[in-house]
This record gives sequence, structure tokens and C-alpha cells, in this order.
Amino acid sequence: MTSSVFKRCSGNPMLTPAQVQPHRPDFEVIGVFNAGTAWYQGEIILLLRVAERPVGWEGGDTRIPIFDTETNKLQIKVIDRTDGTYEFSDTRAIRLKSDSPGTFRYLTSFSYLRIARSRDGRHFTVDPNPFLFPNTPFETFGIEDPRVTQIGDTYYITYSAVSPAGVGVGLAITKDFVNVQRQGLILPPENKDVVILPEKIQGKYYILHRPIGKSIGLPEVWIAESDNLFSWGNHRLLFGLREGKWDDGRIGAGAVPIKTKEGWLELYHGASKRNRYCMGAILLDLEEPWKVLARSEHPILEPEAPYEVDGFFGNVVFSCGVIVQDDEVTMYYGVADTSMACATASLKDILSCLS
Ligand code: MAN
Repeated sequence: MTSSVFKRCSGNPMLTPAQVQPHRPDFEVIGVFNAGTAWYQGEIILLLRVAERPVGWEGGDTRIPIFDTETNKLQIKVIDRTDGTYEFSDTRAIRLKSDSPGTFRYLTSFSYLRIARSRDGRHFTVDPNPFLFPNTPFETFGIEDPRVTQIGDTYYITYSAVSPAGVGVGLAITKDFVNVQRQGLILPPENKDVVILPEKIQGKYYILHRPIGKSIGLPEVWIAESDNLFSWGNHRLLFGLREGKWDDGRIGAGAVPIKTKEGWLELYHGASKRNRYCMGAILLDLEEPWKVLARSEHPILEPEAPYEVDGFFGNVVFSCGVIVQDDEVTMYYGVADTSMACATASLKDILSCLS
């Protein structure tokens, strides 16, 4: 394996679908990945994205769970795989051949958020029930990829809310990882990969976010500010794709930015045009976070271990959260849209590979 700043934890993959019970017996868990992280009362919390689908999926048809807001139940839509009007080449989603390229009609699995708890950061116990389950018109296809920011005693959870209307950004709040309150969509489709900075800077809150332009524009990272965490304005393009490099396809914020003496350290994901997802790092000015100070030339972690290369959607390392203890950063990350893994690095080493 090529040298990387991060060292993989020995027990990887740390949490796999086989270790998680589906939320109902006629479903199976096919992914436990892209978890947000938090410290709560001496425990490390992983807010897992759990992806499920009805059992029996391997037959001739695809069964797609869709949350029905009228009955408050999951309905199963069945699509015959021999139906020539659909295309199934992406394992994650189904498109109508007549639609414009890159647009999808359905997802092949249904995601919700579930909590895993640990004292040592390596061995996790998964809660028996979902923590946040889709139930609004903007979540009918599922909720994905949470990031958790602690401000005072409140944890702000941003997540992708997926529905036929597109992928927007939901916000939910918890103080105890038992009770949770939705705050609605803070950014409309298409937008995802939102992290809230953990403190006000010169009187304003900041988020990093990733809109996608449909006619002109690229999937790049923006910054916005707010007085209240709910209404966001003064949007500015923060950093972009790098043609010919590992992050020339799409980029998005990963973990909640880490405050260091040098600046805000953001671990972000970057995919190539061929959908190989790596992690990189970027440093933002402490007082003026819309200014980029330095960026990693090479990935700080790239998919190389077998569990990162092969899976539901292979060649993916994708982090939504880290835990920092003194100088050590533990990065929790989803692998191949299937399982969770972790890797560690010192803050010093991460900072020294930025230029
Ligand atoms: C999407 C992300 C993640 C996922 C990657 C790789 O863009 O939002 O949910 O892990 O692609 O499939």
C-alpha cells in the first residue's frame, strides 16, 4: 500500500452489516457506513447511516422501499429488471434511460440513522432501534451521511434528505442521543455534505456545503454564514476541483472542522471522474474561514485495503466525522458504501502534508 498519513486501525472493518439487525424482519442491512461522530458523557457515539432493503431482492425484480407520508409506512415499489426503460448500471440508484445523464429516479436501498456507542472508540454497541427515521416529504427515499457538531450542550445533526424532489440538507437537534427534534431543511436540493463549524467566528456561525449546478457549475465546496444556524447567507465558493488530480470529479466536506493553532483543519472527500473516493485535507483561516491557507496535494487516505476496494460501491473511503484527543485524530470512515473503519494520525503529521 502507498504510504498515507493515516494508519488503519487493526480491527478494520470495525462494524459490518452482519453485525447490525435490520429495523424489521423482512428487511436486510446492506450498509453501515458514513457515520457522524460525537463525544457524549464519556462515550464515543457513531451516528451510523444504515442502508436496508427488503429480503428477496436478488430475484428478478428490484424492490425499492419508499416512505409514504400518508400512511406513515414504508411502501415497496417493484421494478422488473428486464424492463428496458430503466438502467441499473449504478448499484446505488436506478435511472430512466430517457432522462438526462446523471439523473436518477430511485435509490436501490433505504437509509436511516442509528446510534452505536463505545467507551474505547473501537468496540461499538449498536442501539436496537433507529435514532432518526425518514418521515417527511423530503425524506421519502431516505436520510444519509450525518455530521454532528456540538455547540454547548446541544448536538446539531446535518444530513442528506433524499426524495423525488432531490437531495437537500436537513437539520436535527439532540441533547442526549435519545430524543431528537427535526428543524426542517436548511438548504434546498441539490446540496449535501454540510458541516457546521463548532463555534461562532466574529459573531457568525459558518457551514461548508456542496451545491451541484445543473446547467453550469461543478460539485465544489462553498461556505455560508448565519446568525442563528437556520438561515444561511453570504454564500461563497471556497475550494474547487483540481483537473487531472485525484479530486477532479467531485468534492465535499467530510468531518466537522478541527480547530488548530494554524487554522481550521477540514478533512474532505474528493472523488476522481471515475468515482474513486479519497480523503484529503484543507486548512482555513481561523478568523476568516472563507480563506484557504493550504491543501493536501495527495490524498491523506485512499481506498487500498480489500474492504475499501470491494463492496456495494467499491473504491470508496468517506468520512463524516473524527474524534480528536490531544494530538491524535481518529478518523471514522465508511468503506465501499458497506462498512465502517477507522484510522489514526497525529494532527502534526496531517498539517505537515499541506502546502
Ligand atoms: C455519494 C455520497 C455518499 C457515498 C458516495 C459514494 O456522493 O453522498 O453517500 O458514500 O457517494 O457512493
